[in-house]
This record gives sequence, C-alpha cells and structure tokens, in this order.
Amino acid sequence: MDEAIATVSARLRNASRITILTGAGVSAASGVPTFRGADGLWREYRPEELATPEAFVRDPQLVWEWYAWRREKIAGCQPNAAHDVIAAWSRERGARVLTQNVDDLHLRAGTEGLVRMHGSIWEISCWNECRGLAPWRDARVPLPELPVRCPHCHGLARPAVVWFGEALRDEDVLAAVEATACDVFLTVGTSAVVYPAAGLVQRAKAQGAFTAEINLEPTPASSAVDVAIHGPAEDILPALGGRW
Ligand code: BJW
Repeated sequence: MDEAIATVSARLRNASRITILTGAGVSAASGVPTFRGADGLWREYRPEELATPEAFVRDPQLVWEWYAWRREKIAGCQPNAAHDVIAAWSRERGARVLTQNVDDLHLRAGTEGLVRMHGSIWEISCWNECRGLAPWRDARVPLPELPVRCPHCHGLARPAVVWFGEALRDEDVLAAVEATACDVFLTVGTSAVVYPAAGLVQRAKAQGAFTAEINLEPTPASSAVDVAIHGPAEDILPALGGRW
C-alpha cells in the first residue's frame, strides 16, 4: 500500500493536468449513504428502482419521499478530508473534478470548476419542461409539499438529477470527455458500473494518462488502472497530497 501511495503521489507531483472522477464513496465518511452498499437501501427499494423516469411516472409521491429523505440526511452532513483535498487540488493545481454525486459536498468544500455529471439534489425542474430544462435551486428542508409542484405551471416538478435512461447534459459530457486528456486520472469512491462516467478512465488511459483507483474494494475499473489502492478515500487522498 505504501509503495502504491508513493507511486501515485510522485505521478501527481509531476503532473500538469490532473483529473479526478468521484462517486458516492467520497461522501460516505460524511454520512451520505452510497447507492450500492447496504446503507443505500431506503425502505425495501433499491436505488435502481427509484432513480428512473418510469418510477417517477408510476409513483411521484414515493420517489419524492426518497429524495426528501436523502435531502434531510445530506443537509446534516459536512465535507470530509477527501472533499477538502480535492478542493485544494482544484484551486492550487487546476485539477478538473468530475463528480457523479448530487450532494454538492464538493462545492461546499470549495472545489472550482466542478462538473456535476448527474445534477444536484438541491435543484428542481419542471417535469413538463414548461419553461425549458432550466432548473431552480430549492434547499428547503423539509420541503413544504410532496410531490413538489412547478411554481410556473403548477404541474409536477422533479429533482434536477439524471436518472437511468436519461441523457446527461451535453456540456457536462463534453467537459468530462475533454478532461480525459490529462496526465493523471484518478477514479475515487465509485463502483464504476454506471455509464458514461464508468468509461472515462479507459478513455483517459487510451490517451496516455497514468490512471489510479482509490476504493474500499475492487471494482470493474481495478483491472484497467495502473494502480489500484484499496482504502478509504478520506485517508488515502490526504496521504497522497502530504507527499508533495
Ligand atoms: C468508498 C468508501 C470510502 C464506499 N472510500 N471508497 C454503456 C454500457 C452499459 C450500460 C449503459 C451504457 N451507457 C448507458 C448505459 C445505461 C445506464 C447504465 O450505466 N447502466 C448500468 C448500471 C449498466 N446509464 C444511463 O442510463 C445514463 N444515461 C445515459 O447514458 O444516457 C444515454 C442517452 C443518450 C441520449 C438520450 C437518452 C439517453 C444515466 C446514468 C444516471 C445515473 N443516475 C444515478 C442517480 C442520480 C440521481 C440521484 O442521486 O438520485 O447516479 S444512479 C446512481 O449511480 C447515481 C450515482 O451517481 C451512480 C454511480 O454510483 P457510485 O457513485 O459509483 O456509487 P456506488 O454506491 O455504486 O459505489 C460507491 C463506491 O464507493 C463503492 O465501490 C464502495 O466500495 C466505495 N466506497 N466508502 C472509498 N470511504
């Protein structure tokens, strides 16, 4: 483990272009439930059964109750050491940060130029797109009414997040793909099963980047990266930065 940390640390020290892809594991130490861990379950549902447009059409009240529960949990969470190190690298090294997380903890830690590939749980948009796709921010906890209504057309509103089967915003995909042209690509705290995010590490490697994974356990990305470090992101990331 020490050798792997020293290797990645040296690569980071010498890199001009660093890109970091993050997933739910980065926020686990803050108390935000991950998706595919046992703590990701809400009532008897798996996230994959709720994070879809079909689930919302079937039962908007149920889906909104799940989001309201998550908003309450996240509102009580603070960024941890992993968010802090990543934020410092974005400011001091110009590292590009691509996150699949919707909790906004990277923003609260001060990350610059963040790409929120799956949107934000603190933003809402009109289900009928009555005024286009533009979301509005609503950080009220608890929300006064479920399901949430659009203030313009009074139809259903939805969380401004990307569900399975929905396209990511074009500008986010473009920014993420551009960021794969880098010297070091780190994939941190993600199970690496959800596309298009899961394909970015291979894209970076194909362009010559040094690639590394930080995760508690092996993932489908582990065999693709140059170095896989198995440990908590909130410990490993500070250890990497501490050697510069
Ligand atoms: C720690 C830790 C600690 C814990 N330290 N580590 C190509 C191939 C196959 C399928 C597809 C494909 N392209 C598209 C698809 C379909 C689909 C997909 O990927 N399916 C797969 C599951 C098979 N993708 C999509 O549908 C995407 N859309 C799309 O591609 O559209 C195309 C299109 C084009 C044009 C028109 C229409 C469509 C959209 C995907 C959206 C995903 N949305 C969600 C919900 C977001 C909203 C919300 O939060 O409610 O995003 S699903 C969920 O998974 C969420 C997450 O961001 C995402 C990834 O999860 P993540 O972050 O990896 O979390 P976990 O829980 O899985 O893993 C945590 C990890 O942390 C674990 O590994 C732990 O070990 C680790 N860990 N503690 C370090 N302390």
